[in-house]
Amino acid sequence: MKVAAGIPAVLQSFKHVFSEAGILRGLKALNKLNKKDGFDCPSCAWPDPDDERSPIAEYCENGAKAVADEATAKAIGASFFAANPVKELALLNDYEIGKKGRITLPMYLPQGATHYQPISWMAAFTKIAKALNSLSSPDEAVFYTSGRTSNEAAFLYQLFVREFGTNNLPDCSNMCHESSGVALGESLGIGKGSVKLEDFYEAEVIIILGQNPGTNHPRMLTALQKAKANGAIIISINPLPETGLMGFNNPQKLKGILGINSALTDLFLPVKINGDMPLLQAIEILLLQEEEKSAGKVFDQSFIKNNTEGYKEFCNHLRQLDVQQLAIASGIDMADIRQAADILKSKTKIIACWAMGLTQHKNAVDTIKEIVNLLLLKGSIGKPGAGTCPVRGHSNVQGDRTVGIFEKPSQKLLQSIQQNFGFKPPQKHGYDVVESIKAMYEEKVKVFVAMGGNFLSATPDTEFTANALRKCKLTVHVSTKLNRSHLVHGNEALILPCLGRSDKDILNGEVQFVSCENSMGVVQQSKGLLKPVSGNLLSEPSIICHLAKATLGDKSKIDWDKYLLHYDHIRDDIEKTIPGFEKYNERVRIPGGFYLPNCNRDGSFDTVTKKAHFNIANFAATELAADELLMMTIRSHDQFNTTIYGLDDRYRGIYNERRVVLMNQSDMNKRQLKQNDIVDLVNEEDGRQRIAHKFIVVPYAIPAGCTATYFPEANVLVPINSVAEKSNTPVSKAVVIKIRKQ
Ligand SMILES: Nc1nc2c(c(=O)[nH]1)N[C@H]1C(S)=C(S)[C@@H](COP(=O)(O)OP(=O)(O)OC[C@H]3O[C@@H](n4cnc5c(=O)[nH]c(N)nc54)[C@H](O)[C@@H]3O)O[C@H]1N2
Ligand SMILES: Nc1nc2c(c(=O)[nH]1)N[C@H]1C(S)=C(S)[C@@H](COP(=O)(O)OP(=O)(O)OC[C@H]3O[C@@H](n4cnc5c(=O)[nH]c(N)nc54)[C@H](O)[C@@H]3O)O[C@H]1N2
Ligand SMILES: [Mo]
Repeated sequence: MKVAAGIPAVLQSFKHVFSEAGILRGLKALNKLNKKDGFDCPSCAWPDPDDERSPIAEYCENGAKAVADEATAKAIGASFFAANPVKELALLNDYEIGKKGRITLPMYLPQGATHYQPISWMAAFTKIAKALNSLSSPDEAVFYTSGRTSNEAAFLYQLFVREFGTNNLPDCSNMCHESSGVALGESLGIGKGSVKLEDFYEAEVIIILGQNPGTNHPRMLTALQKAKANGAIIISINPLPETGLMGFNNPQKLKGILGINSALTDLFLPVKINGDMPLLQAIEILLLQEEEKSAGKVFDQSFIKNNTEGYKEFCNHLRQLDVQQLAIASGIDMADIRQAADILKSKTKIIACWAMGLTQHKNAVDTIKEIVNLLLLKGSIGKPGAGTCPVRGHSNVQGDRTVGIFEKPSQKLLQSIQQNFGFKPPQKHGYDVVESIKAMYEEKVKVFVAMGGNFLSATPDTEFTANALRKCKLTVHVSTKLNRSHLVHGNEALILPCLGRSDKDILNGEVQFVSCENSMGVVQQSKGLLKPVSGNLLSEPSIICHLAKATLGDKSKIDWDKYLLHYDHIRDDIEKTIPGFEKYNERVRIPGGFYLPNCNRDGSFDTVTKKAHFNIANFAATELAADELLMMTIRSHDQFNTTIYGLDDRYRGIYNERRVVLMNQSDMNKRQLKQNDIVDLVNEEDGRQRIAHKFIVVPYAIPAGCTATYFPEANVLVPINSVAEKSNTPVSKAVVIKIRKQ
């Protein structure tokens, strides 16, 4: 399959939505998805066009699947849990667990019990409050957030957690774009990307590294198509020839529906896993050589002089590197590297986009800084048609961070909380995801609370993490649907069922809306419209207010009841506390929302020296023994993270199976493996053996020495200690494995 989207994608989205939600409910939901008066797509964080939204469909196949998953009419309540022991549910795979339906009432698993049983909301809050208040320190509790949580809920959550007394606020970002945040923050002074959607339409070159937009950000393909029609050259850097990047049909255009193939990528560079940094350095060396031949013709010397630091040292560093060796380390032929440099040489408007293929590596922060180096050389930041574009994952992961979900809060944020709410928040930094797991394992953390997500399946080293969770006294999940994290639990466990994005949320007789920030820093409202599957669901903000009241009681300096009257009160307090939200309630009501400030966009760099920094880094390849291979864990076309919609990966031509390992034919030959052989995958880091059993071998166009498997199935192999320098992100894209034939 070479062509992504088009008619099959449209048909697929209808199939998923109507089979889960029914025709009326499904149509109702799809009709309001990503409309200015509708709800924000719960799938990815790609922005909506500011002014030209399609009147028919501003969504994609995978957005529709995400809606179907949430809007499902299937529901599970007391009788389901009474009939199904936790142990038996745990034997199901993630696909089967996810298909059970929406949870309809709060459920409690007492110590030693075999089944979850219903519990009233008030009894649930009291139990959590008691567990939290009996800890010897607030730091013995951890409060995780997944990135679907709205700004309103996230702000209240961090406020509650900080008033309770800890900064233990890990979030899915720790496993996602943390490396981007760290790299961009250090190099450019803001941890977010600088481009707007319209920059794509002016760009001369768009480089896409380590990202599979056809599956994970399908609406980005529309932007790329328009960019290309305007003359942009697209360079794709990826070990795999991803269908969406190689060919694409726009389902929102008649031509697309008719099936005309438009290849998006002009130059495809099939790097080895983690070969990006040496590739970028090799390109920079070739550009430097050209610049030295004709000064000022290739690099933007006035931009460099006025806005950057470390240029001379950086060039000296490049001069010391061996371009041939870098080419070998990247896996790309010199001729192709030269072609990339030739394309970039004369261009001044360059956008670089990237996602998990770059962020989940040991040297991720330095790789991303290497992208920044390239853009700085070309003066490609802070002007139209150019800049950084880390493409976010979860639909509000960026917003959650903006409003305070962070285990390493800035002094500014803490001071602002103190000023506005009259309590002194804890100063000590908290645990991130990996640190939280280790702290649970060492029994330093006893209560685990999750605002959404599927912590066990999303995090590395599944066995180790499962044991860590089992050591907790209490695990609590605020969730829409059943997932594995409910089934691998602490001594006691609670599931608190909440409204989803598409559900109508009514307080005091008035329909409420929440707001989210997309990948390009636009904050806009999201208003659900479907009747909730049960009258017993609470919204995330309500759950937090009740939990805060139960836990903090009269000690609290915060008027939690106020927030339960209208979400405008939450937004007023966000406005007071977080910069950039002036007139929040007014501006969020403007159709399309508003942009948050972004210093890079304005051409300034909020680092200590107020300059952008060139970064000097040396690449060190992972050393592999003769029988070892590198494995990246990626998403199939039929999943949203740990939620498995189906068993196909249509664009990669893989059907009805997720336990597959994609291999280069030469690596198969060396091991005398044939297509469809069944193998075990083994990792032996830190002297511990991790085994992923029974994977089917699939020969694939992937560089030699590299393999690919799907997340979350392969997470058992990701060692807990294998993390990115500085960002502490699990290295999910470069796991050392051996293959054992069964
Ligand atoms: N439908 C759908 N949409 C989603 C999600 C989903 O699961 N399903 N998840 C959401 C979330 S939370 C996120 S973070 C994003 C994730 O979006 P992506 O980052 O696109 O997701 P992955 O499948 O992890 O894809 C990584 C891509 O990087 C490539 N890659 C792996 N290693 C390397 C490397 O070393 N170098 C280079 N250059 N490339 C590499 C892989 O071949 C793959 O194409 O998508 C979001 N959107
Ligand atoms: N090996 C490997 N591991 C990875 C990755 C990888 O590429 N490879 N990617 C990482 C990345 S980028 C990310 S972002 C993380 C994702 O980690 P998480 O965000 O923790 O995982 P999700 O699968 O997105 O969470 C799904 C669950 O969220 C709940 N949910 C859905 N909607 C809502 C809602 O509106 N409210 C609430 N309260 N709950 C809701 C449902 O119960 C559902 O089961 O995984 C990371 N793990
Ligand atoms: Mo993510």
